[in-house]
Amino acid sequence: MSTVITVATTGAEVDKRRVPALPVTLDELVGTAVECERRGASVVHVHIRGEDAEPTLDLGRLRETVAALRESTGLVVQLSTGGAVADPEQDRLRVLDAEPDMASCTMGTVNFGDDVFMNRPAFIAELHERMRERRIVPEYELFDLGHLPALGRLLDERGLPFGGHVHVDFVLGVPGGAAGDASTVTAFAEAVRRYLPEGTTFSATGIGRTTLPVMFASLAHGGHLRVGMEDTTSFARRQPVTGNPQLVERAAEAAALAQRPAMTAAEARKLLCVRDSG
Ligand code: KMH
Ligand code: ZN
Repeated sequence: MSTVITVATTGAEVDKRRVPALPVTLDELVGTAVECERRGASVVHVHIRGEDAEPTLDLGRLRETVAALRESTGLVVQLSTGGAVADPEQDRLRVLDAEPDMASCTMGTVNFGDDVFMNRPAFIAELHERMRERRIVPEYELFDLGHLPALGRLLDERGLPFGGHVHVDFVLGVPGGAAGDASTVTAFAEAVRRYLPEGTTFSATGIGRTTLPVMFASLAHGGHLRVGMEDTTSFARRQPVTGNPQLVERAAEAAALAQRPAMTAAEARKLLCVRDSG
């Protein structure tokens, strides 16, 4: 099977003043998305920023962003419902009103550096149900091993997501979450087989310097890839990332080497059972 490459362009944590190449305006975001699609990305994971370059969940801006990405790219548009650690639940739920193709759904609470990324069970269930009502495909974000049986339970109790296909993303190397190394990817891949429905697909991303071991291990296990400046701002030792396209290009090269070339956005849409956005 070929490889879905998701690009997480911006995130909520990286400071534009420290990392000037971070795309924060709508023009910067669309520009980087176009380039990333050209280099092999098929999904874009989106956090937006306000005029002050700080994270925001403003609904008007989110709608404008979804429309602009659809206008200029064929990418599957995945909005983050994770937001920033302090974002209230109501604001995170309202993200779905922007009607993206996909949205993230984090499967449990996790320490997040010095903060706590809070995801109560009832809130997770609400996200899962609302996404199905709105025909939005979830990407379940797994920061720790316990998030896998938690997702298995959610699906048993509440049913499959819209489209009937389950896709998860391992987010590894967050200080407070599971480690970003090859044996952790193996443990997560085994837990996918143990706890989740047959046919579940997974991608993996490693934060900071864990990006490469996680990428290679995911490919080795038949998984897909997520890369981007949300997760990594240095390309190599003492070499800052020049932009998201550089990270996508490297991921596409690794996927091609593994004989699993990058999938087109149209192919990813089919695999992930995303509805037609037209
Ligand atoms: N910014 C993190 C607190 C997601 O996008 O769903 C949460 C996050 C996960 O990035
Ligand atoms: Zn995110």
